[in-house]
Amino acid sequence: MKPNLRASSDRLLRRIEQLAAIGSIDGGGVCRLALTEEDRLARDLVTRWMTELGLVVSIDEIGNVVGTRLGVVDGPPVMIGSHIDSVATGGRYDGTLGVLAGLELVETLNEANFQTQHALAVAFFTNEEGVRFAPDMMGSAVHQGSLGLNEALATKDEKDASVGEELKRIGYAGDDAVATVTPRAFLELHVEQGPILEKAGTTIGIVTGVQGISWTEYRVTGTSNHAGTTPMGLRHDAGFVAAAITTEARHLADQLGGDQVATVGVTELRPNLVNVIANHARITVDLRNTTEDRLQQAEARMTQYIAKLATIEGVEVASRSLARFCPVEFDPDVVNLIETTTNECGYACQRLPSGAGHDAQMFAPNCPTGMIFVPSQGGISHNVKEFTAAAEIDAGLDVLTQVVLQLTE
Ligand code: HGY
Ligand code: MN
Ligand code: MN
Repeated sequence: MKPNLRASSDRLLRRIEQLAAIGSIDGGGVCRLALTEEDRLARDLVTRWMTELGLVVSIDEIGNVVGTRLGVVDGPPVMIGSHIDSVATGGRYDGTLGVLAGLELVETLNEANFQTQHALAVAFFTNEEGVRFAPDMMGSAVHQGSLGLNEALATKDEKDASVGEELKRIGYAGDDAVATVTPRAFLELHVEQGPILEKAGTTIGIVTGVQGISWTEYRVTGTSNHAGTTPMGLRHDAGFVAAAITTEARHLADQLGGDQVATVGVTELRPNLVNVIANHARITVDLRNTTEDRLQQAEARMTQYIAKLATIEGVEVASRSLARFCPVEFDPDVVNLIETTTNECGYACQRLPSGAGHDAQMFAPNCPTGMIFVPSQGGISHNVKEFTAAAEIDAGLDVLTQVVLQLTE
């Protein structure tokens, strides 16, 4: 029999504020890049909370941290998970909402002295953002077997530090084997990070799946030369090629239309001097689409364009895939359960795909998985101005609680 429980969003908001104080930056946001000192401090705080709540805490070989509350019966837990690392200009809700909402549910169950039939686990996964070490969703991908542990541990950042070394340095190179437990079900509460819910005046997003993601790094090698003396026809200008790729990314997204999005987030030129033609450029292209064949079309167009441009400009272009995930659909029964529960709780809701990547997409192929969205004010995220109103957080926590209580029955 499902108990009549209501978790406390006030206490959840206090924890969100406490966690946001770690790596806080001007404007109310956070910078907690994976495996940095700020990430270590955040991990220590959340792991302490897990221990204080009586959870059995396990740290695996890629640094994922899982706190488990035993159920009446043995067997795999229902898992609530997300991440606590951030981008460099992050908001305070991205990832942390899902992890701390899980802890709030545990505290509510402890206060009610209620033991769920099936075990309940709360997890945070290593390096969800992927901005220091690619790919994103690294920890959950290793946990669910879609990325090899050694490959992940060997991944290096721009300063040549590896994931394995950094995990050891911050004390989170765990002993527990990865991917030992596939949950009974996986749930993630997350801010939408886009404008859809707010525009529709909807409180809860019933997430149907996650769009495909393709990240590629291009390193362009041209010839540096004098900006004043070099005739235009004799240039091999890496700066021009980087700019042309950026323009083409926007162009192909406009032409393909639909859900296609394209972003050039990183552009670095060398020698980066006003009167020297750049001989090196490093740029990243992020392409996403809800359908795999359209995403492949976008990738093919970009590859052809760059090959032609390289020949015309007489430069070398080396490409490296940083991340590649196909679109995933969430389990229809879980999606329906979230929708039915949301309607029973009386919140306005709508179905939508996720534009952002999430740890949940790594679990979707292996166990019943679903996500619950709450609105992002102004559709803003990966930006210090990220904000979600307390009432909406309260609604998301309520729906998560009621869904988990049903799944653990
Ligand atoms: O890139 C993403 O969508 C996620 O924030 N890692
Ligand atoms: Mn996130
Ligand atoms: Mn994010």
